[in-house]
Amino acid sequence: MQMLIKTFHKYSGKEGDKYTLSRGELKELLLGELGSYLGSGKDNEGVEKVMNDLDANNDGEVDFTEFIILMGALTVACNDFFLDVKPEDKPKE
Ligand SMILES: [Ca+2]
Ligand SMILES: [Ca+2]
Repeated sequence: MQMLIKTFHKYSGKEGDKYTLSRGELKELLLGELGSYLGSGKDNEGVEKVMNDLDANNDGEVDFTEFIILMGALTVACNDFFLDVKPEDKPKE
């Protein structure tokens, strides 16, 4: 959690409102912190889509609450990915 807050503020303070990520800041964060996850790092459409999905209240900025939702979604996506790759490692019930 502390890590997420640090990461968020590292990018959110660059321009405009210190406590929200503009479209440009979000893009820098995604490419800087999650570039390997997202792949090429040149996927502008991907970033736009993430931004549109994230900006729940459509004010053109991603606040910390909206950012946390992204991190949750990515964690789920990663879990699904690893479960797909190694289904035998699923916890036994
Ligand atoms: Ca900002
Ligand atoms: Ca917003």
